[in-house]
Amino acid sequence: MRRAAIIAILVLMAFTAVAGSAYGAFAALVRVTKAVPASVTVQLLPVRVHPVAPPTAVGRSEIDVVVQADGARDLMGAQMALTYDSALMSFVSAQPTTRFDDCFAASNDVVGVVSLALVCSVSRSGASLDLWTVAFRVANVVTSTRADLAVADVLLSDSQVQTIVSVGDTSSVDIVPGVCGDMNGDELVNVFDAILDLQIIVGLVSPTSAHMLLGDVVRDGEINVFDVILTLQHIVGLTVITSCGPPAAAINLRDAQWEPPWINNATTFSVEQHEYGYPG
Ligand SMILES: [Ca+2]
Ligand SMILES: [Ca+2]
Repeated sequence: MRRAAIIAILVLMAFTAVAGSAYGAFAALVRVTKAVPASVTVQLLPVRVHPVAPPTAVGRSEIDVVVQADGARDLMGAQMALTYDSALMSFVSAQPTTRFDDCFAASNDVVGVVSLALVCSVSRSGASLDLWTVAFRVANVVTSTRADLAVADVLLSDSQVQTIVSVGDTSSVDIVPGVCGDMNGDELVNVFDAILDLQIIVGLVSPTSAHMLLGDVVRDGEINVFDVILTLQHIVGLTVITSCGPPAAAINLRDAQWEPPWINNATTFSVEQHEYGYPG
């Protein structure tokens, strides 16, 4: 009996030793797994800053060009140049978008180049940040002509007054002949055009692509009663039709498109701040 007890104690001691060793090895493994690498290299993707313009504009009309930054994080300030073809476009105005309406901003147009700068007291982050709306009047043309736009000399800052790596990009707008509101092609805007608007609305006339461009004077993407009202107001002098056609294409990035730069840049930020880990 006594011998059996001694054997049991020896077996227990052996098991404890093995278990302790196993635990030690496991703990060491966990420590190795959780160890912070000596150096972490994460490639920061540049924030793309680009002009967003309507694909088509009618000669002599006004267009809005939105300057957009894709995938910026902790954006506190921005400056850049928006270049345009001064033979085909003339500058009208530049305003920060509503997203930045509490920021300080300045702009200056010197033929062909609009210099833009803004600084905020609270930083912004987003997949597609609309920074400025820059309005241009396009020239009259006799044949369809492409006008180029480009963002250059970009400098973005985060809240630590550090550079956010960025790259400027280009866009273009096709300027086509025509008169906004003129649906029958006589280069005048009068009651004939309002009649054609109504006939399109009720389905008596199938609109051509030119109709869709010239008749959408409210710029909501379709010919509807609002265009008829604005056309009538223009005829009697209550207002002036200044533009037409679809609004600037909303090229806001979809989730699948913006996640890579966003997550990558956020991870990089987290690595810099905390040495390791995934952004919370
Ligand atoms: Ca007409
Ligand atoms: Ca419309």
